[in-house]
Amino acid sequence: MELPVIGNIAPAAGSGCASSGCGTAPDALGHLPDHIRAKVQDHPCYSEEAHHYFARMHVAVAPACNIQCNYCNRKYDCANESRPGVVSELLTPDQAIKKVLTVAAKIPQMTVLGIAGPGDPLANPSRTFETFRQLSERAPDIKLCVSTNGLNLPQYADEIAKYNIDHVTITINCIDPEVGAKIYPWIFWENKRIRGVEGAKILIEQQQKGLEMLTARGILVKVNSVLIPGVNDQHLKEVSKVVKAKGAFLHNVMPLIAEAEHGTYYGLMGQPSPTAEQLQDLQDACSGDMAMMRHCRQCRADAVGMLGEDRGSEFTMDKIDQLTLGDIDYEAAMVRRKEVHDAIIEQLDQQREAKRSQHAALPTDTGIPLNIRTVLMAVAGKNGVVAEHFGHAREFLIYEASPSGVRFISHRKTDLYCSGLDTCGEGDEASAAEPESVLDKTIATLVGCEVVLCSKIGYEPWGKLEASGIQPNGEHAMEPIEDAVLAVYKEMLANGKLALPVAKREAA
Ligand code: CLF
Ligand code: SF4
Repeated sequence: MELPVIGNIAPAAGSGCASSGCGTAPDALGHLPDHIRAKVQDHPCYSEEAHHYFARMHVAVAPACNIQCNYCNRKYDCANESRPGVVSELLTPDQAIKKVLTVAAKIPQMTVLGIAGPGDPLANPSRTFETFRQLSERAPDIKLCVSTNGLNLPQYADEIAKYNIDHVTITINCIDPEVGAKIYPWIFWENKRIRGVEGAKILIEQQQKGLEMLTARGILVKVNSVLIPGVNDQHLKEVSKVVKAKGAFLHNVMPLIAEAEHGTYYGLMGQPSPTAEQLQDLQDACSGDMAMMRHCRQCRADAVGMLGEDRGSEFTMDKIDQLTLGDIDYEAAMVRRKEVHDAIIEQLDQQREAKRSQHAALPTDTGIPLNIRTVLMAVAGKNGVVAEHFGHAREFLIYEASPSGVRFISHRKTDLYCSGLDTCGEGDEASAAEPESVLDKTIATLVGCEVVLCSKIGYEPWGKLEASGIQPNGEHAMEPIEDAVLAVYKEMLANGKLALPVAKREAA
């Protein structure tokens, strides 16, 4: 069957990143046992490949929290799983179910319902589990996912297993209470507020115990960690080792968001957020110990749609009420979802098979020598292809090309440069309110990249990018991203641009 159009672009043949943060394997999930593979292949957070094709949504049913993090202001969404600074619409479980069923009928690529705040789901157990209970009856095809700070996790591990909540995220920022005391001023435990090291110690013990209990029950656990420079940056490598040893499936190191206007302790104290380079260095350092998630968008507690494309404003409760006036057939919607999901999985299987038959290590099969430089490239991409105009990109996907292949590194957000609503022809960008400063900021965001791939770009940004040492490239519009990055890398090799400096060449 024909695949549904996601956004404005149907997934392209051959698209889909196979790197999953760890090289150019032809099948990023191939090493997993079948039952685990089945659990993650359509989960947009647990599989990098899946996030190009499948959607998730959150429902904000959990307002209360039982700890205080220095990067959170309770007036806003949970910073563990959402951008602080955006208030969510709080829902009752009944409203949440109506919303999920409606969204899942309108977006058939939806595979996952997550509860991620705006407080802690397990500090609001009756609202959280009532929502899961109802959904598992009304739409059993939708995977259930929860994100927690872990304080109450041991208490609810059996309940989580009972509702087949197969995916649990625990935010673990430290395993040392001294470090914890710098992140958590207090926790609320056994009817008391416990401060400092003592509180952090309890939280850490509960998180670790909860992690062990979930993995013992066969539940996939992802660990999120907020990277806080000068507080836990060195420590997170140890965290990664420990949680892997206890069975965590994936580690997601996220950058601290600390803006003074969010009113958080860190924001007000001027605590710096990590740079893109610091984040990547730490992710690389941890990746020897376990698989890293690099495509997280730190989404809101009421996010809807594909990662990086929040459609929450289309599905506020007043709009849901309007949409349901026409009597949606939820049974038919479930049948339609199954067709869509099956078709996507089948297409991905075919793509993997095609890649497997083509795949071979670059040095032996293509003649690319080992002693050449790696190159970072920024891609204005969507749904796995080079699809966006430079001036319309809200984020750039960062890929690394090296003699051993192409791998996804991270995404970097940017302000919208072009205010034009139609095409992005030459000079369009000049209509932006402050084109100079926005373009300058975008170029600063791309620091370290040597090439930017996009579907189209105007003269002015082209010139400024070139002057900044970043080569724009619009030659690969609508091609699968990895193929395009590899093609540009080969062109650079052919043009003699990849030679290592002498000292490095000798070392290599
Ligand atoms: Fe939501 Fe989290 Fe489940 Fe995903 S989000 S509860 S695991 S369905 Fe995903 Fe969003 Fe990152 Fe979270 S991109 S913030 S990791
Ligand atoms: Fe905020 Fe989430 Fe921390 Fe609670 S666990 S304080 S809601 S960031």
